[in-house]
Amino acid sequence: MTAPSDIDGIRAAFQTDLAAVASEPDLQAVRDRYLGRKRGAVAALMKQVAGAPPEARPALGKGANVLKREIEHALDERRKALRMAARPAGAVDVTLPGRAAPFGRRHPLTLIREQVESIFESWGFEILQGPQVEDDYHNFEALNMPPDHPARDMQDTFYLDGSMPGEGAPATLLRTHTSGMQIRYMERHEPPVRIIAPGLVYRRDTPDLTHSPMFMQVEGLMVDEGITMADLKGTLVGFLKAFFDPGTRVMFRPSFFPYTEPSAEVFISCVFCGGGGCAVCKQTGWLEILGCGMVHPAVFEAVGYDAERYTGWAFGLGIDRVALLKYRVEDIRLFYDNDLRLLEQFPH
Ligand code: 2NL
Repeated sequence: MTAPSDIDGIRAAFQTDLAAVASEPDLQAVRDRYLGRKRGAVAALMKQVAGAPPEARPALGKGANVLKREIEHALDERRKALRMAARPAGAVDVTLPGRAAPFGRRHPLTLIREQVESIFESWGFEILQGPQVEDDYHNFEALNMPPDHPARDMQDTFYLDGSMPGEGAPATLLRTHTSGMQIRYMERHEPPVRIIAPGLVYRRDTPDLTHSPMFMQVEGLMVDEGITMADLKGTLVGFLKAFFDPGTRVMFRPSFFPYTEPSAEVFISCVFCGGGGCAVCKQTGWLEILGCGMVHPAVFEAVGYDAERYTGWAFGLGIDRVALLKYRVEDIRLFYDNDLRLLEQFPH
């Protein structure tokens, strides 16, 4: 090869030499020939630039530098290609970027349940878990719901294995609320009691925007000597302000449940309009958020507590309803479709 004397000539010669490279030693020889510090073609070119008339130097120098970078880049690429081709069959290319692991997401109902749990956990409440298949006694009887109570109707409750309410062997069913766990806990522990019981519950409902035959509930229970409705209000107002917003206003209104007396339904100032009235709160400024009350003495008698000595409060909160509100989902059935397009909208 004759020593090329101009930039284009060197470029063309390099291209020809590079095309002939078949191995790494070949490649090293080409590298030496063009980029070698003493006898390389680019070094010779740089010397020519230094000896050129001053007015020609900037353009020449720039061209020489561009060529140098081109040659370096082409040599690097060729080396990569040679190593790739020399790889044994089936070898792993450790220079490739890794594949991202497909992360799962927490279900929106799980996110809400965990938020509720962490608030009550911080106040020393224990979190219960228990079976979704319950017996009639722990789901109804112990909660002051006698055999003729409407909630026990076959129309409203899923009974299992052909078991029938009020016939022969004790009925088994899909729990209609999580209270059974709290009854079992009281059967085994003396007061003081501070527990919450979250979980899936079942009712025979025709699915629509706000009803699903499977839904999620969290109940809370506190029992000790001297517990009053002021404890109930203080705890629930504190919980609702911690969960929604410190500025949330809370309203208690008389209600009825068989297992509490007195009973109340609890409303919060609308989280969307702040209480001014909007479509979500149907212009009332209030959203119904939970039911609660002072535990009925009949429940204490069922678990063997002295109803003269102990009092307590309890509440039940629909997780689905809170999730629908907090995440502005318009259809409860979306929570049970397992469609990734919904689930992927929530944080990891
Ligand atoms: C509602 C109402 C409520 C309870 C649940 C309860 C549990 C025991 C004893 C007494 Cl072991 N009460 N739970 C009390 C009042 C209301 O739920 O509307 N939930 C969505």
